[in-house]
Amino acid sequence: MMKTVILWAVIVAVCVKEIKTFERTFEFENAPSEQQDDLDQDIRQRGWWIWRSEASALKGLHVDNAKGNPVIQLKLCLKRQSRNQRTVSVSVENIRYSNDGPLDHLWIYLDTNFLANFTTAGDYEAGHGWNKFRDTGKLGPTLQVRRGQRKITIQVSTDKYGVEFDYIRFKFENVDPNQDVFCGSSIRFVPRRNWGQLVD
Ligand SMILES: [Ca+2]
Ligand SMILES: [Ca+2]
Repeated sequence: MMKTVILWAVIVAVCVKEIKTFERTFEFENAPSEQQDDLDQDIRQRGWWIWRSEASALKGLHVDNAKGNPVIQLKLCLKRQSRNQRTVSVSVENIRYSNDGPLDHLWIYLDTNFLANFTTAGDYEAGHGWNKFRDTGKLGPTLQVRRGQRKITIQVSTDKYGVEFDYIRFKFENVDPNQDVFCGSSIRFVPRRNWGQLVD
């Protein structure tokens, strides 16, 4: 009897694959797609990415409202770790940013689901504030979503001096950690509008 119980315990342990969580960081300075970087002279002239000695990977992404509100999009390619669960889970654990001047607003969506909004800290340091990075901490709830390609949209509204983003860190559950979860990104600017609603 005892042998049978032990045998079943071993079989169950082998069959039920442990589902792990893991975190991945995306450097915002990599958000302009390679095509954008090659084709759009304006990107380089405006210096979308900028050297910052205190930033992760020594670079940040500077955006402002001069040509409309910035919209940053990231594609997430999420393959399931275990088929026993139908969904995977995603959460935004942190956005690291800096600001020098009046505050800025952002709204984050996962596909069409509103995830969170955030207001940056206003800072007035005559330019020195850009190299002082702050952490938002976790933004919004952990969402259960279908596997496959998901889209993160970050809509930004800034003052005239803008805001700088260093990185965004996600936590995943039941996602295959061997796959590259970041599979595309872009930045565009849209005319000022009624913010807080998803721009698709
Ligand atoms: Ca600002
Ligand atoms: Ca960075």
